Amino acid sequence: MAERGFAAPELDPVAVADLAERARRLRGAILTMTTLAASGHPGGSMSSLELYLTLAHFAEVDPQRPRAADRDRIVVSHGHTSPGVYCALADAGFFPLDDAVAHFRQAGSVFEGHVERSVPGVEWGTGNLGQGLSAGVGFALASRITGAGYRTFVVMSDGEQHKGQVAEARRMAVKEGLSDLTVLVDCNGIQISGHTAEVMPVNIAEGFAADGWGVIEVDGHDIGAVYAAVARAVADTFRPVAIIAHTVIGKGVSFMEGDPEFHGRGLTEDEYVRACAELGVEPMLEAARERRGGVTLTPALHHVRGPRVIDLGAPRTYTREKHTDNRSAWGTALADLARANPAQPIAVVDCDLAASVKTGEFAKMRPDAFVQAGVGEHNAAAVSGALSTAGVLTFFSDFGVFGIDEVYNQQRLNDINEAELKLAVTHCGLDVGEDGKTHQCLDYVGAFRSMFGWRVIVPADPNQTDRAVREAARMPGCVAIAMGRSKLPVILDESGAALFGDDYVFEYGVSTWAREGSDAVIVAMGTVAGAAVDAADGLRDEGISVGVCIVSSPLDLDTEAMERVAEAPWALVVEDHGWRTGLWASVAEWLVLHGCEARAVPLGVDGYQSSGRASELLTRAGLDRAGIMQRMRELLAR
Ligand SMILES: Cc1ncc(C[n+]2csc(CCOP(=O)(O)OP(=O)(O)O)c2C)c(N)n1
Repeated sequence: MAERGFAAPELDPVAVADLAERARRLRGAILTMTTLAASGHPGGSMSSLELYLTLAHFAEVDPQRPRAADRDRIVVSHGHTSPGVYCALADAGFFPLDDAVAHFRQAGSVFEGHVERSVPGVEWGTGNLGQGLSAGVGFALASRITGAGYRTFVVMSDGEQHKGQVAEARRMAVKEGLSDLTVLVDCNGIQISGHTAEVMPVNIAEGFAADGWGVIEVDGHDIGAVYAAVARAVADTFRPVAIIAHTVIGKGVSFMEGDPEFHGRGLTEDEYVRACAELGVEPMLEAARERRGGVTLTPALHHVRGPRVIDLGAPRTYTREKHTDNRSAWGTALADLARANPAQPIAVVDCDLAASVKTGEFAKMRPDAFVQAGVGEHNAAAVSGALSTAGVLTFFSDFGVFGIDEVYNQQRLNDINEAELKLAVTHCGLDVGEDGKTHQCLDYVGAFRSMFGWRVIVPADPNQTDRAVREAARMPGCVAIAMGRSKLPVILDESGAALFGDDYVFEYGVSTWAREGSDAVIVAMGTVAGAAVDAADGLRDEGISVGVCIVSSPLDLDTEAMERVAEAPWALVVEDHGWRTGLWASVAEWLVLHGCEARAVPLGVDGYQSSGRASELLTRAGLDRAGIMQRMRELLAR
């Protein structure tokens, strides 16, 4: 066979015949696994098979070193064609084919219904259609930023070309000059509801060409032609290339070919026997069924890493005189990190809001690693996620409503893929101010509460922001830092020094007592924490002794602090967040799970509010000093 890397322009006829023979046998395996599992997607697996085999055998990947840093990245965007992907990867030596066939879609096995990153050779878990090209763009950007020099291949389906995110990703690939990126589109003309041209017509080749891609059309079942097209695409050093592969759904079995029914159903046993006879393969159902009773031999690849080795630089301490906002403190800490780590690949992805989210200084320092995604948040979120897994410390910075709510499912997929993304969102809560309801992100904790891996940091003032940003750069996994918009006074301790100043070290999951008190406690986070401290000071002047616990990690509460909260007669939970899903929910959950009878009362946001100055909105919601004092007086009078 030819060398890996597509250096030879063509494949010799012996290799073509060899791969065609493998494809024939693997079609049998696709049918065995989907019939045995009585589910799955055989049709698209059979139309994409030659594309997968060509890449698995000739891209620069090594089955023995599935995580080598300089490996080519092969992303499959239509993750439902997992049977085809598993067959091609097994054929190239990533794991035993029998294992994938026997344990496909079996609970506990890595061979899930849609491709997952835990399978050796799979780079990105997909299944939510339309996201794979963005992941490919992320990997291609990582190659450029780190200098790793690998190529990225993305296989997509025609049905998913409907999705707007695909167009966002196409444009970014051209704008960023990603000539090392090659797309192969399986155009079988069929999807669940029938013919793609009727479900939603898309001019696929024209779309890629219009955005500046090179386009090659090919018979997607002719391995020699597919190989030659990829070799041409790889040789094009000027632009990314899309190979439009014309294929047949269910290819190889007459009664499956061209029939939408076989998009997503396994064959009956009768159909299976007939199909095997047509393909000229031995039925393997019984043997596979027997193996399914045993254990899968292919262990899951896990990607969770330890803390990043990075110089966090010297923290900055802001004073009351230097009135600033958390978002400026974030932008400054980011620039400090870039300065302190000249050799560390760091990227920032922006969606046309750099001036507001304060990433401008970084953009000037590292223009090549500042990725401008325009108003293309779905693409930006997925690009960032993939980029973060490929050796680049990646920050995606946006308004809360766009970086979280707009792209909830992209962030969920980043979570599933065990990405390492750092999401710095600003303008969260009512503190967004005059922009009004559409811009009020009132679930920056709640959205992530509904996922499983994301950690959320909500800093209370510029000093805590500075230290939290530096620490987040070191933290593994996906971390969101949620900030407001307004300038905030530096929070002071009892002695009048900065509470989060020189002696403070940010530690995820640890809260800070700003005031001690015996009548009640206020548990506060973020923008309104300073007002909570002021309220406690005001109440003290009235003879009411209130402690203030500032929580910066609302999804991972601090046991020691919560034990003290549990002992207080009242706990008032203050947050610029929808109260049902934010800090109060965490506190109430903690108290219930620990069998406490403490009375925790929410003081948060209970609906979308109007436009207005942030201070006015917070006052109307009772989230200023006077409102918090009043609420506390009412509680203590009960
Ligand atoms: C975002 C999203 N919407 C809907 C679905 C449900 N879905 C799964 S496959 C599919 C049809 C896609 O057509 P195509 O990818 O061309 O599939 P083929 O029949 O060629 O395998 C749909 C709508 C999905 N997986 N993701």
